[in-house]
Amino acid sequence: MKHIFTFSTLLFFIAIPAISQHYYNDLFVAQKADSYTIDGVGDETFWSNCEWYNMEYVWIPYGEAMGAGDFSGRVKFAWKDDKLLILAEIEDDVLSDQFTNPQDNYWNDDCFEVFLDEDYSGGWHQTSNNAFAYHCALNEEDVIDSGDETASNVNLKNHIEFDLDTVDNTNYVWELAITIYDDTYRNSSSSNPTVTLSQGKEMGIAVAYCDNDGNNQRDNFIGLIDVASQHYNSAWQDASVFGKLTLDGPGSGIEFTRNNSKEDFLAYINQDKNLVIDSKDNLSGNTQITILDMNGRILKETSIYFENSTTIDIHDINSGVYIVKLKSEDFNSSQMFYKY
Ligand SMILES: [Ca+2]
Ligand SMILES: [Ca+2]
Ligand SMILES: [Ca+2]
Ligand SMILES: [Ca+2]
Repeated sequence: MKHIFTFSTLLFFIAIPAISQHYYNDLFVAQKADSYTIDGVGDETFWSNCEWYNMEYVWIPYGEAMGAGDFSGRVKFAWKDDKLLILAEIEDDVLSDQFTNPQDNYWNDDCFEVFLDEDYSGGWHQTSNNAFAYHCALNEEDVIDSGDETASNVNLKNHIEFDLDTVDNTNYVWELAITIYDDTYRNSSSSNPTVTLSQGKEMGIAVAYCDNDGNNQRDNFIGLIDVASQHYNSAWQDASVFGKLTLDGPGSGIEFTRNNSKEDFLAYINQDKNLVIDSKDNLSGNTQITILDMNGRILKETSIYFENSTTIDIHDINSGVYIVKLKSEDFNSSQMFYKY
């Protein structure tokens, strides 16, 4: 019997404390930024080097489709010093701010929500600062998160500089610079240190949009991650549903494409402890196969004529998590796998 251990399957059998707390395998990349202005206009050159990621999964009501014009959205990520930058293009037919007190029903007004886990630890964060769920309000000022053991919710507007630019009656650009704090952040302290970012760092990330079109509660909640039904509204509490954001920079060699539950190829370890790559009929022809470690260092690289499946000897690679990348004329995708 063939043993098919995908990366996600392995998580159930192998204790890997740093990784086992993540339910999904979505990969995102933030490109290194240089000078920028937070003005709701993404005309900085570095933004053109960043990939768009669609916000297309309707978390509330779970699995429903959005009507044309009701909502569409996509985001890019970049980083510099102790800031994560986000550019979002949002289409929303009605902007609605029903609750004047920023800390009242903040999730029920239109808002752009960023879920951020500085160290990609995953785990519960509703009542701690293990991760943050920043609800960025239409007023371009208030940023509310559930608090910690001392407060039920807090205004963290000092964490994010953001600007919402109106393109036309239904299209908007949000540009954000988020100052990064780790899980030692305390709401009661006025001297929380920030985290200086560096190339190769991994962070937990998700974004979502709370769409209210004039009612007393949000009509829809649309997210970046293709979560299972039981996680339709987990991100504000549990960082384990976030994706992984890797900070990239010029010449690092890290190049990801979107990699979620609808994988376009499978990578798994067989009984002989070799790496098997199954293209699920998505790929054939001359293909470059690259295996990288999580810092983007190339460990193996080979070019073959690919026909559905191939096996690569990886006995010379230590146990751990790696990335395999397949690239052909019309195919470019990456997967993580665990060498055990
Ligand atoms: Ca700008
Ligand atoms: Ca709408
Ligand atoms: Ca954390
Ligand atoms: Ca709306």
